[in-house]
Amino acid sequence: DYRMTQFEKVSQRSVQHSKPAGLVLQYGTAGFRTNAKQLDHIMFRMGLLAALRSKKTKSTIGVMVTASHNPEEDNGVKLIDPMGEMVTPAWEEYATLLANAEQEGLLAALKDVIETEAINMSQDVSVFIGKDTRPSSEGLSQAVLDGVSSLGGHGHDYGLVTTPQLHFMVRCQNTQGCYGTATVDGYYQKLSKAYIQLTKHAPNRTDDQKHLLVDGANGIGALKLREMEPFLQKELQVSLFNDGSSGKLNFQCGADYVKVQQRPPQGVQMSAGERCCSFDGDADRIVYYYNDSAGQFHLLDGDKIATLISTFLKELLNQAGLDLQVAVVQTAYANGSSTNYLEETMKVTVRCVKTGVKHLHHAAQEFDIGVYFEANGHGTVLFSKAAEEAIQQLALDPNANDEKKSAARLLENTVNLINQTVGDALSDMLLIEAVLAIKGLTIQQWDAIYTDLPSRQLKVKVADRRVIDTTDAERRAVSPAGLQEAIDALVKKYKMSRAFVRPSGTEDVVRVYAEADTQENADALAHEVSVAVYRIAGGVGEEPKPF
Ligand code: G16
Repeated sequence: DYRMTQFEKVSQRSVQHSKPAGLVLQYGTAGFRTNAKQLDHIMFRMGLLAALRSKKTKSTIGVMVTASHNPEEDNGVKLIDPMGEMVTPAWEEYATLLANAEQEGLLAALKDVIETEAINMSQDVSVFIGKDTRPSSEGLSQAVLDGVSSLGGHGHDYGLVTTPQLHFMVRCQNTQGCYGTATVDGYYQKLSKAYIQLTKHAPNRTDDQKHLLVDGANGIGALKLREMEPFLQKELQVSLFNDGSSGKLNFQCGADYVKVQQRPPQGVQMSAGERCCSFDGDADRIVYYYNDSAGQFHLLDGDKIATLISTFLKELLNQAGLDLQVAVVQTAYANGSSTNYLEETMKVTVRCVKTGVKHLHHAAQEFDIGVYFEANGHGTVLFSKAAEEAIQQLALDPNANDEKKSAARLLENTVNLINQTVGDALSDMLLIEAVLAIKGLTIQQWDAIYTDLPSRQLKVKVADRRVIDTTDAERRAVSPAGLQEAIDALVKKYKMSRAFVRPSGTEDVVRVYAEADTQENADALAHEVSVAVYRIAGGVGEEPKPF
């Protein structure tokens, strides 16, 4: 019968993408991620899964081949649901099931998913595929396409795109163009139009004020920024560094390096006071920074970005007289000063959730306007349907006064500039540039909104990071026994201190975060907590040395 031939085809093709026996991979923070050599079967199977998800939702599904901030030799896969958000958690389980089924058990696993979800196998399949610039991405995206087509599906290969661009395409496709046109040009047109409209509210900017240094992490973001530049009509003047022409992806550059190391990337010539930003390997994160006249480095991370954007939105809502609630969603990594400022000074609701965009995105959906940012620079803003409608209505209201109308139009263009599907370095960069221009702020003035508490992030290698289990949005460890007590005792030694540990979902390490009254104390606390992790959670290699 029809299904038999489909299954036979899957069976046949899967042999060319066979799974190494015994290999088990976990679905991580943002999908599967490991050394690229281990991923061919995963990609084929995620092609199968995307085809099933497409049949189930009767929509286009996205598959992005990328390992984002990880080193060049790694790769990974991110699955995108119909509205452009990360795939729903229930299907993460199916992903794990398919990924880890031994070769001879693959068909049974596939049939399990089909039965549990009651999938109509005669339904059409549409899958959008994209990839980053890693050398392994080419072959791995072919494996995804193979998976899709072996279930009779149609895979549309966008080739080299940023992760957020693919999320955008999926949403455009499934909203029949209401969100924009599902092409790379459609993306540039939508964002640049909104950006140019916004910057009209900041006339007489000098070329210096329009100038931005960008570190492209030697990745896809650099290529795509180059493509986008002509659309921006010189309203942004970019000096692009680490554009991939010589350096290695994410090596001593990119948003993750800058955030974790708290230092500028290699290969960028920064003068005092110049505004700079870094993308990560798939351009879904961005952080800003500058050197002051004394040569001191200042980082403006996701927390500072969330504060800038939510302040801007609140001011516009006030001007417009719109009663819409703005909330900010953060994770345990959010600097204590940022949370304090948002709650105490700005009086906005702040939520803390587990690491991972899917958790932040979900929490942000509960508000009229949900601003979500991880400290690492991954974030965006979500507007509820009601909020968007209220803004649109006001912009068109013949009885509204000019001030209100103007604020509503600014809000409308802000909505259009934001990629509401996922954090997007290009979109966030344009939004930040527009906000700074409209508010007439220099990067120093933005930085001065509040002062970060000194912090430090470290990594510890353990035999099996899954021994660490956490609760309270990852702020407390419930296992292994004794670890949280040890952390509590260490935290007590320092002023204004906080620390937590959690297993990474993208790298084979345990992450340690600490903050305290001085950098020296934050460093010392992070080190002592690392030693506690090493001793209690089964550290491997040498014991961590003082920072
Ligand atoms: C991914 C996720 C982020 C997360 C980061 C680190 O980012 O999308 O939400 O913050 O991994 O996660 P972990 O600490 O679990 O390793 P990216 O940019 O690498 O895709």
